[in-house]
Amino acid sequence: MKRKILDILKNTDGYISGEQLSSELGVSRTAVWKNINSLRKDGYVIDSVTNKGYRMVSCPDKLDGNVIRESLDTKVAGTEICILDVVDSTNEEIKRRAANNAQSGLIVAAEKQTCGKGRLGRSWSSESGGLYFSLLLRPELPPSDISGITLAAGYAVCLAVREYTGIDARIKWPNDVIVGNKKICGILTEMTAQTDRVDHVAIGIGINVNHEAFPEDINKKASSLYIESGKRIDRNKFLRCVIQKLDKVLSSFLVSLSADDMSQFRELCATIGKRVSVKRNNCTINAAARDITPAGELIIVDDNGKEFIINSGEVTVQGIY
Ligand code: BT5
Repeated sequence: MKRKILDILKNTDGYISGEQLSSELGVSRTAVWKNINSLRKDGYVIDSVTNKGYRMVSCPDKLDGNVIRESLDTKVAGTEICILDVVDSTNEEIKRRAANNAQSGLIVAAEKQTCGKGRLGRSWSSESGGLYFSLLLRPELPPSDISGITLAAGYAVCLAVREYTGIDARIKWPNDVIVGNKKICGILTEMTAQTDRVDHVAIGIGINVNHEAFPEDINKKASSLYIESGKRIDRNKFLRCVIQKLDKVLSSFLVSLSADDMSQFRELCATIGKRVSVKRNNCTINAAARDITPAGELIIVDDNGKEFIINSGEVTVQGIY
């Protein structure tokens, strides 16, 4: 009932009378009034005026699975969507659910993470206003092919940010999405596998959406879509857009990225053409980043002209944080 009243209010320009609501829904006016009050407690601002009725003034900035699922027809990402208020880490939650036979395509998103994780034991700042979610995949791929999934996910986020906000987002190999020289998104892919077979992959994505500022330690390197565009973003609609892009990019990645995707990917990759330092086996290679292979590895060429293919590791790009 509450959901139906909410849908009607959202889709009505101006006021709708309590009488009309009660006759449309076949319930008493008292029931309508009780549900309106319950929506107000959830953070919806609903105006009420005698002889006119009710009018939706504003919705809370809260993740809502029903809104995210609206007209979402995806096959690889978001076949099931679960929203939590608070969790240690959405990647950990996905791994727990995967151990309980959750299906490929499940997305778990949370308003807040108490132990958001980055790579190599680093932490991910998960203040309110961001999007923190993980996707469970059970791909039929050998473990060696999994590193490209992070890149494919970053490409999808980059496309969603560009389409939804118009911001000039780029990919920093292998797991960041940046705007200018600041990080707006980080991706952490964790895999559970046997020697020749992947059991499941948790692709964890953190996007800085409506943050106005960041903690001191990351203030210089982090930015948000709000800071970059000056506009508040509807996180539900934006997450829907990200899921659509993930679905499209990952369904082709699990076969192989098309030539068009590869060439657009190269265009959006801020690392290609830059000087980089790569830490590898306790030494640092200073080189130029030349290209990305179809499997998502980075091709670099050192000052002696020697080529290296890098599939993971710490890469510092000159000029980007
Ligand atoms: C990453 O690691 O960038 C991967 C971040 C993945 C986060 C998502 S949120 C949903 C899912 N659940 C999780 O628990 N994790 C995933 P890395 O490349 O190691 O970068 C981590 C570094 O980025 C930190 O050491 C900080 O310097 C910086 N950092 C932390 N929080 C940030 C933020 N919100 N925005 C920008 N930079 C941040």
